[in-house]
Amino acid sequence: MKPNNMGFWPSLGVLLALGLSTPVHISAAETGGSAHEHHAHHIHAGGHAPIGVMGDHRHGTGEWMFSYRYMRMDMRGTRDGTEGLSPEDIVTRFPNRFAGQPMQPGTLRVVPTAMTMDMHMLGLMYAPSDRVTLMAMTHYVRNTMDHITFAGPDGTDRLGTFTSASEGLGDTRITALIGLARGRVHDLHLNLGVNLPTGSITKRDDVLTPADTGPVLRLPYAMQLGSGTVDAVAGITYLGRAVSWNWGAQGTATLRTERNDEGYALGDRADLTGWMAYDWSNSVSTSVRLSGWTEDSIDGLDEQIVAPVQTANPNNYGGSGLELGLGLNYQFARGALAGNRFAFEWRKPFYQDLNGPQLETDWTLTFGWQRAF
Ligand SMILES: [Cu+2]
Repeated sequence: MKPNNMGFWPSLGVLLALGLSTPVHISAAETGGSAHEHHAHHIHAGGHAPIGVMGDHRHGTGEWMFSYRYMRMDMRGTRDGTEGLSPEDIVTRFPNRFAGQPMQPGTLRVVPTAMTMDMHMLGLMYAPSDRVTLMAMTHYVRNTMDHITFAGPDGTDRLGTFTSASEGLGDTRITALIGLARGRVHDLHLNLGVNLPTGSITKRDDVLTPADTGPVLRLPYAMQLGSGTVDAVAGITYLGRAVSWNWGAQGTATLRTERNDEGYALGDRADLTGWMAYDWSNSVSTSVRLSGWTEDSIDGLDEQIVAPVQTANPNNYGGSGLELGLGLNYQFARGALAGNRFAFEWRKPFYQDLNGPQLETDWTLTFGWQRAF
């Protein structure tokens, strides 16, 4: 981990201390009754965290859950730190890190203007005991990125635009949720696991160069589908509930344990989030969520990613940000669809400090279906 992630561990400690110092009443009777308690969780729409949170809840012994999530992230506009930049700013102010290599101009010449990421996530949960729930989640990803190419080695004459795309299986995450405490109001568990590199990191597509040629090149890091590394995932999740309200908090860290086959590691990342939800009925709940993240830039370099574009530079990755999320959950309480939960969450950043120049996130939408058996 690099120093700018070190703030995460103290905050995790504070979170843990808060979770443990609040009165957690656990009796033998309650532990024995956890299957019933679990059932109670599933009656209310608000029995889970907002759909954008992963690994928020445990299950009762022998219980399974299937889930499907669709996520779209929309990125538009560029910033360096917190300062917004125009395409012309980028091609006049930022040097090309590959300047001096054959065919490489002195400044950036290709500017990403927008990116969309569509993700389909399939999840499976199984609880061998009331204390431990196992979770596997895999992704199918489609990325598109729009660019403007500026003509020649310098200046601000626009040559044209192009869109590159990549699509396929993403990474697969396997975690164990290990209960630390469970009571009538409070619930605390660890999230421990690994991210397996099932997503490709060698995707290619054609591009428009400043010399008006259209070669097929390896796409920059942002357009690849996985990390290429086995990553450790560690976190802690707190849940609370009282009558019609429920709330929770989760801190997670994703730590790269090595460099991948192409010679780099994505940045270590920490996420911290907290939410509150209100049950309007047995079926409907709404949530508000605040989240923060920090991520290092890329460590190392893929020698096949060489282009006068910001996304080809490993330094132009990572940063930190804060987001607000609004969620809506609907749980069918009776009838043929009883037990199916549908949930929706929309998130909007209100602060982004990016290692730039880098595309900024405009909004993220998550829609999901969950069903326990
Ligand atoms: Cu579940």
